[in-house]
Amino acid sequence: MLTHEEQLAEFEARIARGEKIEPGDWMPAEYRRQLIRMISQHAHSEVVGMLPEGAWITRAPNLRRKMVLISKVQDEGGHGQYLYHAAESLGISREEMLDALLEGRAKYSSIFNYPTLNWADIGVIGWLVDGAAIKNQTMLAQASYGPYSRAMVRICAEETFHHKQGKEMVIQYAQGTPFQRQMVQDSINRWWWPTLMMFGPHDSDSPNSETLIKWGIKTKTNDELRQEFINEMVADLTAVNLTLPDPDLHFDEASGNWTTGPIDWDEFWRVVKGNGPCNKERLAARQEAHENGRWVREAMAAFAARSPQVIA
Ligand code: BYC
Repeated sequence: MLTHEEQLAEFEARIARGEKIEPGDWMPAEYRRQLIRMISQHAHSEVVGMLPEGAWITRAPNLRRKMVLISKVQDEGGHGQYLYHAAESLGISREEMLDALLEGRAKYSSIFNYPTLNWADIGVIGWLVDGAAIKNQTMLAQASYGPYSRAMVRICAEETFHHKQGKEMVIQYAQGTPFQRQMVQDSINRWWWPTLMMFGPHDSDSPNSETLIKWGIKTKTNDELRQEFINEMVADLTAVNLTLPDPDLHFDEASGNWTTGPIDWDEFWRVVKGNGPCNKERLAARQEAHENGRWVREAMAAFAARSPQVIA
């Protein structure tokens, strides 16, 4: 029988060797807690993230755009499913996670508490928001927990299509009519800063990063990922003559990075704490959807009680 210290040493040695930790394996309680926290927040983000884009399905300008958008929103629902399953493998139930979301106790990505005000927002979400998500999720595909890492591989493959369709749309509008250029610039102006906030607080204010990095859940810090994203996006957006809403943005020769002005962390925490522009609307939409699905859950439970072998 190994002592706790010996089990911990063996666990950390496995991570150092690059082995994946699987659901039945021994793991420290804090590793399990951190994963449940992060994966459930991630799952909620995917599902709540369907709302701002879903709002434009009926207003898509043509059939091709409508089909792409429907398919993208459906993919996000699927990502939520993979992630809820990954979290369930750690011993939390779907009901517990959903109750936390519906009662307003759970976090989900701050970005989805902003409104989609024009059609170009759909392209900008694809290029910027999915771009930020892919940067983070490509890192998480290396995570030490097997089910999370495998879900990320699959999700990243799908997100890459989301990213490409957004980029195609933004570039087309940036090179389009004066109205299209104005629409897409307005959208970039509104989404730039909230997208940078998606990566989380600065490293000095990120209480979870140290533990997540120690145990191989994250392999890069919030600021490292944000900086990589800024460097790529400034180059790409300026190449199509779009501007960024940051008078302090400049290239720093010494570090080789694009440096932004200060991020408004007061705004970030207001949004995270439930007081962003759309938090209440998002929660109400999820509560309503959950209530509307009640009869399906009840019918499934009644059917399972009568015919357990069919459900199994
Ligand atoms: N929003 O210690 P920190 C998508 C919280 S969806 C809200 O740095 P950590 C898509 C954080 O939870 C993809 N809360 O945390 C879907 C913590 O609070 P707690 C979304 C945030 O975990 C549909 C506190 O602040 N991606 O692609 O080390 C359509 C301190 O932060 C945020 C994910 O969910 C935030 N932005 O790092 C289109 C990725 N940032 O829990 C697209 C998975 C921080 O201690 N998650 N907080 O009470 C992660 O990678 C990490 O959890 C984060 C934060 C980088 C977000």
